[in-house]
Amino acid sequence: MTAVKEERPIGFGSLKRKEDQRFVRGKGTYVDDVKLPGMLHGAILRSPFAHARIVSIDTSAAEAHPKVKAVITGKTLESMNLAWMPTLSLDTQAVLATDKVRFQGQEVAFVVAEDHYSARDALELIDVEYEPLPAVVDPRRALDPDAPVIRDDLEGKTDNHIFDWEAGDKEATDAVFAKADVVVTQDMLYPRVHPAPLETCGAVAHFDKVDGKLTLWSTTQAPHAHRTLYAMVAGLPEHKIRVIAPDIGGGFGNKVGIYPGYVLAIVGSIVTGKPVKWMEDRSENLMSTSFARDYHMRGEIAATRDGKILALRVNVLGDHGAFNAQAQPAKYPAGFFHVFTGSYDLEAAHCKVTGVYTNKAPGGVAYACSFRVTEAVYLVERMVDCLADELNMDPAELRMKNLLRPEQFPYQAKTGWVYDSGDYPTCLRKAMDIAGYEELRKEQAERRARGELMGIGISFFTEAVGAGPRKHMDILGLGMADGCELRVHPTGKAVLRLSVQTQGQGHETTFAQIVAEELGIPPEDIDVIHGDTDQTPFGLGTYGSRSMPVSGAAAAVVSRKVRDKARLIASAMLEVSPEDLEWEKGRWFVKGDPEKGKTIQEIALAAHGDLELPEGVEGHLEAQTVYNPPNLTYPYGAYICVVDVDPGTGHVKVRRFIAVDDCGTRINPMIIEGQVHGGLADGVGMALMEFIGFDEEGNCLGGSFMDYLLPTALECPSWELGYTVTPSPHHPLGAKGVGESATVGSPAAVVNAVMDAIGVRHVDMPLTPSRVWTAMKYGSVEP
Ligand code: PCD
Repeated sequence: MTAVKEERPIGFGSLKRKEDQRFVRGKGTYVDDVKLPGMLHGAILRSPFAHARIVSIDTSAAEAHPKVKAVITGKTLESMNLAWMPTLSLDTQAVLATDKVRFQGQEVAFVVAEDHYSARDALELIDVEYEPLPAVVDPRRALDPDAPVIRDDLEGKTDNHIFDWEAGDKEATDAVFAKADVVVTQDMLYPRVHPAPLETCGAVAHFDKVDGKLTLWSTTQAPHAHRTLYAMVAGLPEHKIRVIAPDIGGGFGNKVGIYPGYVLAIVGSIVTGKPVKWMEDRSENLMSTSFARDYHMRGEIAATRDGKILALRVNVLGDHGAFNAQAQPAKYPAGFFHVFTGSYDLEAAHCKVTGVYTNKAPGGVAYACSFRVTEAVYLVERMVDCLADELNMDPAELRMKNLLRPEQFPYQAKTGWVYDSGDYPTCLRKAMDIAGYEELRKEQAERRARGELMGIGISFFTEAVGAGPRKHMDILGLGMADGCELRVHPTGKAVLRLSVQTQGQGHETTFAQIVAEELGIPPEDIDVIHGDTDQTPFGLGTYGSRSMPVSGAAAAVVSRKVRDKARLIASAMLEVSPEDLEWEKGRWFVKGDPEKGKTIQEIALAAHGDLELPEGVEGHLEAQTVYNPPNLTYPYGAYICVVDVDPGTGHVKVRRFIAVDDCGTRINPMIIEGQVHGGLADGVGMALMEFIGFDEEGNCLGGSFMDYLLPTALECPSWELGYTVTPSPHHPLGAKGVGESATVGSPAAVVNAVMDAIGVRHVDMPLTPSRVWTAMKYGSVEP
């Protein structure tokens, strides 16, 4: 037997994930694995109504339960000034309802008991008298003059309007539309979906009365930002709060915000003097934590008869639920939706977005989406296909004709964005080659002649990820820059401290690879510390695929600082001037005399030893930095989906899916492929089955995995991936984000493929068999 030598790149390459050593052995530590001596358990009583006035709450029977330690209501919180908390969009949200409940599943009371089961049992003993009110369920009715006012807690509020926001040039756009040969209009809904991570949300709070320190283990994608917010809201001194995000079983945006449950665990610990654990169950997660999307969009596209796209106009009604808890930079109430001109060269564009309150769970979070980029990509990629249908033109040809050309970069979009780099036609061509596009079209024609419904769908997406520059992007005033620290120990092993958290995307591996690439220290000699505010520098957290663009850049910069310092130390060791030294991975050597050099490990030891260091050089080998990105990065990709639709049942089978992504420099291609695989599954799920519906009383119809369907291996084909590499010119490594690309780009490809198969212009997601069947029979489906 010949031994296969495992490839172990020092630097970039498909290194196996370090964290899998513990994950595949079941040795991860998730929040629910945290067990502290004397720990109590909390459970939340939730509203059965979507909209109701609270007449009274009687907790006496629950309090009498032998294992119950505390029952907390909105009244208890009012006395601590904690009944309401700020949301990430500068709205307020009830921690526990005091006056009214505003969505089904809203938090009404919190029981702390000796064990989880007693806490749950005691919920049944709480007697709440509600006076039901009519619910606002359809956002298109939310602004009707007679619609019940949901947020009467807000002073002077007499309607359900949250904001109006515009981007682009309305007049210029209208002018282009007026002279266009062809205008196509299409209404579409990006339905309410849920990130549905494997691990639900939860926290363990431990308030130590003696030293006044609060330690909070929680499912958070942004431990530092959360710590600051707890300090601001609860008035606890920030240095006395330690937020720990241990292993996280998937985030997908679900764990960006602060939920009432976290605050309640903290209050429970303060009240009882004991650590308190709260873990929600699946239904609580689906019904009450941040949903995503829920954008009702009207798109209009203007073009010449021969298929030159001229302008886009969009009107959006965003359903934000009962509290505006969406996560996005403060300046952009509709997130980055105004990147909706996509990958095309247009003359003008304009969008208007209106946000409204409804009696539904608050949100919407950027689920695998850099702040509403997903909705934007879906809109433009559906509009382009509608235009192709109108013009009777091949959708690939129409895209090729309109894609931005490489020489147009950096490209200033009509709504303000500056795309950093791209070679779009090459990317689309590559996807078409992998797919065998021309042959597929032939096959489709043959099958059609036999009455078979085969569809081919394309989408081409551009994302804006890596928030922010700090001056444009903040959450509640906290600018989106990331700190990073690197320390090389005397023996040449290193520890990198990151502000961003990982939820499964493999940061412990990829960030070690960055240091390895820059310093030549093997990745296994580098530990990546993250997810603990006491041990890591401040930063805004992991979402919007910002870790590689922001913290990845920080890791490169901090490594280069260490390398520069190592040069000075090496010059002292070798008794030459620093200018005479040259770097090769892992070593400074004398120019023209490569034998004479010092490895980074030797330099580390000398930095801690008795070597006389050059003037101004402090001992030890370490550095820190704060990285404030000059721009976002703009990853992109071309996706092609092939489906077969059963003419009898409307069932859609995704037969093939080709994805060519460009995320600039690729740190770990295997991890990137994993990210893309996951995102494609997400996309197929949203396109075909995921949906949180409500009945007319506001009862949530998607509160379990029996109703909220997730894709499995059965629904997913064997993904066919390709890539191109167009480095970002402003990122120190040339890398762009990739974590959300496939979720963003794929739904439109699936929907485009199904519409192509059945010959209908548009059907809203999810394309369940019954909806597809109805569309085949009647040409459209009422929402
Ligand atoms: N990378 C590489 N290269 C490049 C890029 C990237 O390698 N060029 C890699 C890194 O390093 C990492 C990953 O990849 O590891 C990713 O990255 P990014 O893109 O930067 O991202 P991040 O930041 O890290 O992450 C985040 C994301 C998100 S956002 C989401 S949704 C999702 C994704 O991530 N989530 C998740 N993915 C994932 N995975 C998993 N497993 N889990 C999870 O949870 Mo949001 O906003 O939150 O909605």
